[in-house]
Amino acid sequence: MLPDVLTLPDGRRAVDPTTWREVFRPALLELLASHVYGHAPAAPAISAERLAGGELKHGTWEHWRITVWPGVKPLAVLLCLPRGVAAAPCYVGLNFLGNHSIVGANEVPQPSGISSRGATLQSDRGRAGYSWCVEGILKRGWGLCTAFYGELEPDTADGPALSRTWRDGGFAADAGAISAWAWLLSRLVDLLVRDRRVDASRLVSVGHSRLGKTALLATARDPRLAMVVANGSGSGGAGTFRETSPGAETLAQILSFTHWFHPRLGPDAQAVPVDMHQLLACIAPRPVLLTNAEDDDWADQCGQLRTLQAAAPAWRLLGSGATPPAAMPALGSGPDGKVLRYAYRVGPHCLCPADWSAIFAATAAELPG
Ligand code: GTR
Repeated sequence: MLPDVLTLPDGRRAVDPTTWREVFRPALLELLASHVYGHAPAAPAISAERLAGGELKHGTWEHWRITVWPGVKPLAVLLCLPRGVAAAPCYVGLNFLGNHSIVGANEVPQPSGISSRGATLQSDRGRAGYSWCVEGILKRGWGLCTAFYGELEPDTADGPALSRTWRDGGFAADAGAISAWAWLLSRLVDLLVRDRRVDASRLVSVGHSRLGKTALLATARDPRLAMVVANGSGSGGAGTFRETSPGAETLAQILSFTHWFHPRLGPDAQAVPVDMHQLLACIAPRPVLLTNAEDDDWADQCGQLRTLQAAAPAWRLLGSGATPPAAMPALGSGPDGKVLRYAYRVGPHCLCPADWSAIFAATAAELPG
C-alpha cells in the first residue's frame, strides 16, 4: 500500500492549501532529499554568453555557454527558437548523447563529459534529432532548451562530480547524480526566464528514463516549471518503490546505480519514509504527463498510473480539477486524463515521435497560448 499522500510519516495531515504550501510540500521535499536523492544548494547567479547560432527549417539554433557554479567549467546549452513568435513557450530537458546529436550543424560543439556509455561521440552528430522532434517543436511555435546530462555530473560511480564541488563549497555532501542533474535543469530555466524571446510562464520539463526521473525532481523543486513530461521514468521516477509490478525494476535493483541516489537509500522500500506519488504531489497543481511504452515493463507502465492516481488528492486539495485516467489508456489513443495525464504507445523504451505526438497534444491542452 502506498501511504496517504496527504499524511506525513509523523502523522501530520495536510488539510488546506496553505498548510500544503507552507508546511507539507517543503516537508515532502526534505524527506525526498534526505532519504532518496540528496540535497542541492540554492542557485548562484549564472552568467551566460551566446557563442554561435544558425538557421533551421522552422526556426534558429543557438549555442550558449553558461557558468552554473563558481570554479566549475561552463555548461554548453543548445537553444532552438521558432521563427515569428514573439515569446515562445519552451520545452527544457537534459539529453543523453550531446547537443550536437540534436542539431547536427558543425558549429554545435560536441560536449565533454561522461554518460553511462562513456564520452560523447562525433558519430552521434545529428542522430538524436529524431528523438527530440526539433522541427516539429519549432513548427508548433515552441522552443527547446537542452544540455548534455553528463557534462558537469558524469554518469559514473567515480567521476569528479558537481556534488563534490558543492561539498567543497560547504554544502551537503549527500547529493546523488539525479539531484545534481535536476539542479542543472533548473540552471537552464535560469537562462530561459531572462530571455524575452521566451514565454517564461510556459516552460515544460521533458526527460526520458533516468532523465525522466530528473525532470520530475526538477519540477517538484522548481515552481518556475509549468508542467512536466516524464517518459519511461520508472523506478525512482513515476514508478514507486513500494508497489512494483511484476517485471518492473525494484528498489533493490535500481540501487546498482548507487551514484544516482542518497548514500542512505537501501533496498527495503518499507523503510523509506517517502515514495514516488509524494514526489509527483510536490508538482501540484501543475500538469503532469506520463508517457510510456508497451514493451517497457521495466519502467512499470501500470504502476506509474497507480502513482498518478495516488498523487491526485494533492491536486484536489489545491482546488484543481485534475483527473487521472481510471484505467490504462488504449495504446496510441493520446494523452488521457485532465491535468494528470497518461499516454501509452506501442514499442520499446525510448523517446520517439509517437511520444511527441502525446506531448504536443497535452501541452496544447494544458498550457494554451
Ligand atoms: C536502466 C535503469 C532504469 C532507467 C534506464 C535509463 O538501466 O534501470 O531505471 O533509468 O536505465 O535511464 O535508460
